[in-house]
Amino acid sequence: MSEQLISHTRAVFDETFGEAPAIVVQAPGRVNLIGEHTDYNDGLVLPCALDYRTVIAARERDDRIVHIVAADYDNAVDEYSLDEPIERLEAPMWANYVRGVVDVLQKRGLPLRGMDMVISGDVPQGAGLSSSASLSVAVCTLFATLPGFEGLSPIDLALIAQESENDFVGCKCGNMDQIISATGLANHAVMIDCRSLETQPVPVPSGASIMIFHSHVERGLVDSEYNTRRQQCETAARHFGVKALRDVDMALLEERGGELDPMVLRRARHVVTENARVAAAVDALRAGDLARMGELMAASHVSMRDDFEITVPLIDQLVDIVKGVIKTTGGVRMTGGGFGGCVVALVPDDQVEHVTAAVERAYRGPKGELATIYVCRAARGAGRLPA
Ligand code: GAF
Repeated sequence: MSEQLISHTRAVFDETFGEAPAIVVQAPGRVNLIGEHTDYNDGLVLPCALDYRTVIAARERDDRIVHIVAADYDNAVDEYSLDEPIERLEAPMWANYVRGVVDVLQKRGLPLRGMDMVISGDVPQGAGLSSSASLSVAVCTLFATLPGFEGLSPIDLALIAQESENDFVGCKCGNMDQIISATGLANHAVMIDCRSLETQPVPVPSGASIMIFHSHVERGLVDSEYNTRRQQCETAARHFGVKALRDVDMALLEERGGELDPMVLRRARHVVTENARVAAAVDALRAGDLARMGELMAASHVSMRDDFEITVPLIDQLVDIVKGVIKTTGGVRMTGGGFGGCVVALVPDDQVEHVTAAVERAYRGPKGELATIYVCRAARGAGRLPA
């Protein structure tokens, strides 16, 4: 965990409020190894929490005011009373992520108190690595330190964060990003059953590195296209007479899929096959079989490209460059909501340098920029830090 980030957040708190914070919490961003657009279909996902986080330094106040300083935005301030209705702002968006959580907690009747906080983070923004989920989960984690919140589990906190993003911020995301931020484990991916909310730790094989490549393709269409994909999946589920595409298997897809609009059929096929790939990926990782994991990641990418149609040419190119180096020794695919953002690879440690060199040589983003490359280990989820 970045000690620099934590000490910077503390120092800004000290300068602003004239004393050390009483509470410090953190929540990480995430990368998804496999299982894309399955979460809102009640399906399976296999993400890791990252060692990039939102950190909040805070103290309780004697009154009902929430006062927030955004250290990464020139110490911009948001302040409001817990006794007034919480309004959604046109801007800045960071303020809405905090307001949204406060609003949901209030509506659930949880005993909030006034709070002074300083927020800072190092999750790359706009890359599709869940900087916003890490902020929402960090805010939940902070309030969960108050008396009266003891009964809330990490999954409860994640669902509060998701509800605030869905209903207050207005982003119709699924539950993966918040659950992995709340439940991540060092050196493990976590298989989340997005229907039952059960989580299973799955070790990342020792000797394998998680590499993330930010394409610098802006995820411009992501909101509208994301919502369209959700609707298409719902249409398909209705056609099959099931609650969600989680309930459709290949046999049913083949038997009754032909009656669907061909595009909706392709969307459904992605979800059905992707759920099966997540289950297979869990076995592959447990067996330390990076070659099998590589096949599954490759098939996931093809399915996102051809059936779900959420990749873009520069992302496909980036995947091909990495695959050209790792061949069958690891795996690579686009990760996240799509239409730009990042590619994730699981590669043997001794390939990291070759892959880095190949991407630096062959990839240029839309403005001629290099990909930004992160070599990561799976990290622990949200929690309190020593104050
Ligand atoms: C985004 C969403 F926020 C997640 O809920 C998930 O649907 C993902 O896209 C696609 O797998 O990150």
